[in-house]
Order: sequence, then C-alpha cells, then structure tokens
Amino acid sequence: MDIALTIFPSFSDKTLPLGLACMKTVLDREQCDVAVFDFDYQLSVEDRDLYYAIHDLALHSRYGSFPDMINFIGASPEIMFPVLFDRSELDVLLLSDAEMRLNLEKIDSFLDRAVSAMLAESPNQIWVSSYISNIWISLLAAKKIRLRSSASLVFGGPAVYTRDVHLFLLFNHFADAIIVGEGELSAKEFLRSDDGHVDGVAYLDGDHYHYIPRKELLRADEFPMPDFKDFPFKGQGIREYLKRRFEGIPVSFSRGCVNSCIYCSEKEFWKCFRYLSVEQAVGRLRFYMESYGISSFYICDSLVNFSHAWLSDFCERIITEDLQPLFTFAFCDLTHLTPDLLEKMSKAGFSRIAFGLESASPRVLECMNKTIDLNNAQRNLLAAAKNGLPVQVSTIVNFPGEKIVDVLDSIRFFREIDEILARDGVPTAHFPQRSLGNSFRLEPSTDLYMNPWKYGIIIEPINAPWREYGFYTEAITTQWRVPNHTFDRAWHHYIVSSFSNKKGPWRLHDSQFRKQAESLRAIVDDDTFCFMVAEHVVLQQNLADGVILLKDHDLEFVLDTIQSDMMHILRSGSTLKELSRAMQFYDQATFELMKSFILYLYVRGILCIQGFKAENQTS
Ligand code: B12
Ligand code: SF4
Repeated sequence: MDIALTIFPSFSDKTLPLGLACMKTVLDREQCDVAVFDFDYQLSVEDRDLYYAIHDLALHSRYGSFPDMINFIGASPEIMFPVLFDRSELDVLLLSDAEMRLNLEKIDSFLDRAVSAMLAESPNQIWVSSYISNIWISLLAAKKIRLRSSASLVFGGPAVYTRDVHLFLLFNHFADAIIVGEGELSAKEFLRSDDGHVDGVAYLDGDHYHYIPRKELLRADEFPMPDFKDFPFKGQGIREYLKRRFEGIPVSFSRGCVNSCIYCSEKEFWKCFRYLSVEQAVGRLRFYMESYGISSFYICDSLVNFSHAWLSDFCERIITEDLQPLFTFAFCDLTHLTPDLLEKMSKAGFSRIAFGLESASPRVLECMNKTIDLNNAQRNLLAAAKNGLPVQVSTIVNFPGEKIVDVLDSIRFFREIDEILARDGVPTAHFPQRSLGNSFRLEPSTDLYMNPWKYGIIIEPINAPWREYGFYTEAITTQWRVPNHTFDRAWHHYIVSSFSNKKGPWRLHDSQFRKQAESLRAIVDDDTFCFMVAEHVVLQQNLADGVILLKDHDLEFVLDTIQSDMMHILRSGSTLKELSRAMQFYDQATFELMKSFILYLYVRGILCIQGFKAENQTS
C-alpha cells in the first residue's frame, strides 16, 4: 500500500471526518493505493467510556496547572510531555491517580493495536489528520510508529499550522513532512514531486527547516465532494457510522470566515473567503440524497450565514424544490441574521444552530473585534426560540482584560431573554440553551497570538521541567498575561457558569426527531441492521399493568403494552425483520409503522445499532 490515511480519536462523534475525506479524494485522483483508518470511529464504538474519558482528559484536565498556556497541544503538559519523552515524572504523578493510570494504559494498548493494523498493510507513508483535540494522541501514535516502521509520517490539519509546531514535530522526528493549511493543492504537488519539497509543505533539509507558504488556493467549484467509500476502513462505507451517534453527512459550502474575531484562527488558516453558488450547494445536497438516500446533513462551515442574501436564497431554493432535508447542525453568527431569515431556515429544515455570542458586554465584544449589535442578537434569539429552532449560545469567560461587570452584562442579557420568552408563553424546553462557562484559551494562529502587543498582551515562557525535554519544546510551552490586570478567574467562571442551562444531550423537538428518523429510512436495511437498547437507558417494569417506564437521561416515558413488548426483545438485540416476526406484525403498513418508531428511538439515542447481521445469518 502507498498511503495509510488516518485520524486518531478527535471526539467528533456526530458525523464523518470531512477533512480526511477531502484528502482521500485527492489521493484517489492521484491514483494512490490508499487505505483509510478512522480510529476516531473505532474507539467510539469499541470503548465509549474510554473515548469520552480521553476527551475529558484533554479538555478539562485536573492536571492543568497552566490555564494561560497557549493551546498548542490540547492536553495537560504535565502528562503529555513526560509520556512523549519517556520521563519518570509521570510515575510520581500517577501514583496518586489510579483512574488516570488505567486510562493511559488503555490508550497505550488501543494505539498499539491501531498501529499494528496500519503496519500490517505495509504503507510507505502514513498521513495523519490532526486537530487540537487529537494532536497529543496522534503524537503518541507517531512515537509508536517510529519504533516499528520506516514509513514516512506526513501530518496535516489545523493543529499543525504554525511554525512553532512544525519545529517541534520535525526536529523531534514525529513528522517527516507537514502539509500546512488547506490540504488539497499542496498534497497533489507533494505526491507529484520527487522529494516532497514543494510550497505549502514544511520539512527539514538536513538540519534546516524549510517552509514556503502556498499562494494558490482551491477555487470554490473545486471543493471536493467526498463519496465516503472505504470509510471508516477499507471495504466499508457510510452505514458503519450509524453504529455511533450519526447526525448526517458532513457538508460545507464555504471556506474561511467573513468575520475577523481576534481569538479565532479561521481567517488565518483558510486565507481568503470562498463559497459555492446556491445552485452548486443545492446540487451537492441533491447528489448526496440521490446517491445515499440520506437527507440529514451536518453543516461544517465556519458560518452558514456568511451572507444573509446567500442563506435566504439557499432556503428559498430548498423550499421551492421541496427537497425536505434536515440540517442537524450549523454554526451561525447573530449579525448576518434576521427573524425573517430564521423563519425561512426553520421551514428549510434547519434544526440545531450554534451561535458563538462569546459575550454580551459591549466592551468585551469590541475587544474581540466582534461586530454584534446586542439588540439584534436578542431579537434573533427570541425569534429562533419562537420558530422552534433548538439553538445553543456559547460565551467565553476570562477573556483577557475581562471585568466582573462584563460577566454581569452577559447574565443580564440572558435573563432578559428568559423573561420575555416566559411572558410570551414559550415552553422552557424551547428556550435557547446556553453554555456560558467555556474558559478562554489562547490559540496559535490567531491575531491575538501573532500580534499580542496590539492587544496589550505579553506572551512569555513557562518555567517547568518539561520545557527542556526534546527539541523546540520551549517553542510550544508559552503562556499569556495582561500586565497590571488581575482578575479572579475562578469567581468569574463560577458566577457565569451558574447561569448556564445546558444539561444532557442537545435535543431536537419531537417533529424534528421524526424527520431525522425518516431521513435515514432508506439506508436502514430490515434484515441486517441489529438494534439494541442503549446502555444508559433504564427500563423499569414495576408498573401494575406490566408496561415499562423508560428513563433516558433526565426524561421518562411510560410505554404502552406493544412498545413494552418490543423493548423486551430489543434488550438483547434484534433486526427489524426479526422484531416484526416476534411481534407478529405481518402486514406491510404495520411493519412500516414499527420501523418509524424504531428509527425514532434510534435518533433519540434510546436504541443503538449494535452491528450488522451477515446476510446469510438471516432467514
Ligand atoms: C464542524 C466543526 C466541528 C464539529 C465536528 C465536525 C466533525 N467532522 O465531526 C463540532 C461542532 C462537533 C466541533 C467540535 C470541536 N471543534 Co471544531 N470545527 C468545526 C469546523 C467549523 C469545520 C470542520 C470541517 O469539517 N472543516 C472543513 C474541512 C474540509 O477542513 P479541515 O477538517 O480543516 O481539513 C482541511 C485541512 O485541515 C487539511 N487536512 C485535514 N486533515 C488532513 C490530513 C492530512 C494528512 C493532510 C495532508 C491535510 C489535512 O486539508 C483539509 C482540506 O483542505 C472547524 C473550523 C473550520 N471552518 O474548518 C472547527 C475546528 C476544526 N474545531 C475546532 C475545535 C477547537 C473544536 C473543539 C475542540 C471545540 C471544543 N472546545 O469543544 C471540539 C472538538 C471536538 C470535541 N467534541 O471535542 C478548531 C480546531 C483548532 C485546531 N487548531 O485544531 C477549529 C479549526 C475551529 C477553530 N478555529 O477554533 N467542531
Ligand atoms: S469566531 Fe466564528 S465568526 Fe469569528 S472569525 Fe471565527 S469562525 Fe468567524
């Protein structure tokens, strides 16, 4: 095999890895012999507990004693560096934490198996897709690969964008080449060249670091439209992803962002903003619907409302063509939006919408270079709730220079929204969800990082032993500080978090769940897909008439007798055909009703797909 194309657990368990799939289209066009290894998928279905434990380890680490560290590695430096460089400091740390020790052992064993699976195919090159959520685990894997193979290691993705990371990866021998930024054109030239020395690729020539940024970017009409064949592993396809949470096919209509928030890297990463015409965008949806029979989509644009006029035309086109897709997720800003447009979005099939408000303090918004009119923002959030759109608004706490009055501004903003919605009789379940306690982390390749002096910030070294490990580790162990400004970060965090209302999964409204269920109907095979009650669901059969009380996180449902009988069978797993035989549902209409109900429970997360029965095992 020429190339193993891989992604290590990145905790994106709602859809397929779009970036990796875009790279696969390039490799296919270049006629490489390529095999995909989606280890994010593998861990999420193999060991859910470990999957989420690693996620927590990276994001909310108990060992994070450096809250102002620049976020290069997405994990605790106290753990990450000793593990990477085999240092004994880790043993001391882990003596008092058996759970952490066990998780690290499990990760190690998972990575051993992952690396063996790739090396069994004898690849010449291993290409790794890296995001801040998986860079540390990808480096652990790279270390193992080096010990067992001479295959070259090529990294790409947002986590390896900056020079500091290039130096760390190249000089410590974790990578042989880094394809920087937008991947397609550089990857194509890299493959065609004899030595990989092309623009857009960072590499070492002897002891010299080389990198010349690529000037040419992909035109919008060249954005790949992956077919997801051979995902998550060679010989498999999109239906495998239904074994975990599946919220639709990932699509994107643009690259880059029309805004320039100083804490965000997207402008720098994608360089110039490009987008598909409405006709092309709708054409892509239609193509996927016709080829896969799936009409749920997960929108991966930085903002789907990059232009009010574009989004409005897009929605109108979908409505007039009666396409009836369901968009299970999209990022939007609160600027290029109006209540009218929200109404159209709701009719066009938009459901979960994520807004990064980040603050409701005019002063902080200005510091962030966010041009949000708070009155307009409030009108839009009210309209979203009234149009039945499940929205989530997030804010950042502890932004450099934040004062307690800024935190109070944010709380006041949301309290007013709650009061208006309550007065207008909107049920609390339809109120915007808010996630207010996300602590600020300074990301590389943002304006804040690249021009700290413009914002009165100082970036300085961290004094810790691991700074000395390996080469160029000091380049990625720095922290920020605002001179002469002290603030009680724990207090800010505590106050604002107590006003969050996000608990449990981000649910759709009932009709949207039904639509999502129908959007998958065509690919769910009645003979092979094996459904089972999800692990977290509690079935309590203590009601007088023998029916079941079903508890799903914070919700409870009383099932009728037929539903209760189905649940008994689904406890040990069943295909739809087996279930209908056991329930004696012999006519087609009853079967279809049962299928709708099962798919509805599946998209709600109450049932899961345990696996696929081989065709010859079914009668
Ligand atoms: C949609 C999205 C999500 C979705 C998940 C999408 C999915 N597939 O599962 C959700 C909302 C769940 C999500 C979550 C998170 N996300 Co997010 N997300 C995005 C977003 C908007 C789009 C991703 C995408 O599909 N882009 C389109 C594809 C084509 O681009 P791409 O993946 O970058 O791939 C290109 C290049 O990177 C490169 N490339 C990629 N892989 C490889 C591999 C090789 C070998 C090569 C050569 C090249 C290459 O070539 C590709 C084509 O040009 C991006 C921002 C953006 N506009 O890209 C942020 C982004 C990826 N997310 C980011 C972050 C920080 C997160 C979170 C950690 C946030 C949080 N604090 O929880 C979480 C992580 C996941 C988790 N659950 O913990 C950051 C990553 C920063 C970094 N330096 O890595 C980004 C860049 C946003 C930002 N600027 O901060 N995210
Ligand atoms: S934070 Fe969102 S709106 Fe701001 S530049 Fe980044 S992607 Fe665009």
